[in-house]
Amino acid sequence: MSNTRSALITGVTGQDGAYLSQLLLEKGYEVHGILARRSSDTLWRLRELGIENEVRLVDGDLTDLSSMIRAIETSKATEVYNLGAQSFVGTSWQQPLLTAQVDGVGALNVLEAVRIANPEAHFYQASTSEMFGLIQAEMQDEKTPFYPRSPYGVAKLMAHWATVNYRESFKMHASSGILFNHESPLRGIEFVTRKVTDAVARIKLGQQRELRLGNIDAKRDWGFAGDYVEAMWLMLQQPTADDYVVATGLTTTVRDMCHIAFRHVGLSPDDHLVIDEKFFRPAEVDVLLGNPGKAKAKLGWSPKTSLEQLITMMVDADMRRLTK
Ligand code: NAP
Ligand code: G4F
Repeated sequence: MSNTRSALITGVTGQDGAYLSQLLLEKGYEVHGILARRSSDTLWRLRELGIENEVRLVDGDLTDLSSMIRAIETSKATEVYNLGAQSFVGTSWQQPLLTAQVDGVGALNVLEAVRIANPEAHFYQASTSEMFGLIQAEMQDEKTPFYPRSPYGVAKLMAHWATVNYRESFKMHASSGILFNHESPLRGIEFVTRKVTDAVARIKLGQQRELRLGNIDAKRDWGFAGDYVEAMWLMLQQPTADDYVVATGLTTTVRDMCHIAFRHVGLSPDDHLVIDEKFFRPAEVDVLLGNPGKAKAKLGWSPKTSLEQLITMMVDADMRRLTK
């Protein structure tokens, strides 16, 4: 019998799925990932990390319970990471029902599939600081009450409580990682950091003149995705399942994040930034600031990458892509 550990990742083609696959492959895992069939190329992140042929892709969709059960059976996974989601907050007002189906009911489908096919497997739910929304404490930790401000936040709250409930009802090893914003060169272009770093690179190369943004006074606690996937793995190695906030403990405005990106290439946002009402949201999360104290104490996890390092890494990656 093989001693190779096997993991199943939903959302394997996303930012976190790619970094988590890389981490688990380095640790010697057999990595299986759910591939939700799309007409466009969704494997570019795995390709950029050079692991496209190492991840075993399984057809499936979070909204299809039978495909989740089959994936858990065929992969023989002992660790299941539910990272799949409609993860863009802005879209959740345009597609609230899809967001609820994928992010809320989809998580319940994975929990049910684990319960049916392998209740001993350790389960990770990709929960989010968006659940804090209209913040009820200056610094948010595992005990801070939730107040979601978007259909995305509402759907994720269902998934979070379903995870807690399956842990308490069925004694499943189900953990919820409440992760604050984390970014990387593999971040989707619709999210504000990558939108900024891509635009800064294009402006520097003379391919674009302006950068149009919405609420630049919003504050986020931004970290590096590569650091955050380690926290996910650590949660599933603990003797008992629990919930953890994963954050840097620092918060920065979108405006100041833009300054870092422009400064890196010797430009100023004042010459290029345009505020556009189109990018404001029906309800905003004004500020997020996480307290990672529990993750530090119990998991031994700490962020390693500063915001300055993160944003300059992203600008450099976008410059490389555009000049290739
Ligand atoms: P992402 O890049 O948007 O990736 C989302 C993944 O979900 C993609 O692989 C996507 O597949 C997949 N997916 C979407 N709908 C699906 C469906 N119906 N069935 C199966 N798979 C589906 O997101 P991320 O930044 O990696 O985030 C990973 C998870 O953490 C998400 O659940 C997100 O909500 C949560 N989270 C993220 C952050 C953050 O700051 N990044 C913070 C807190 C929590 P395609 O590639 O085919 O579209
Ligand atoms: O980059 P964002 O779109 O990320 P947001 O909404 O904070 O959500 C991300 O982090 C969550 C964790 O807290 C995840 F759960 C979620 O899946 C996702 O990964 O926007 C950040 C801030 C917002 O306040 C937004 O209003 O930037 C502000 N912003 C200003 N102008 C903009 C823009 N955001 C985007 N995407 N595009 C703009 O033009």
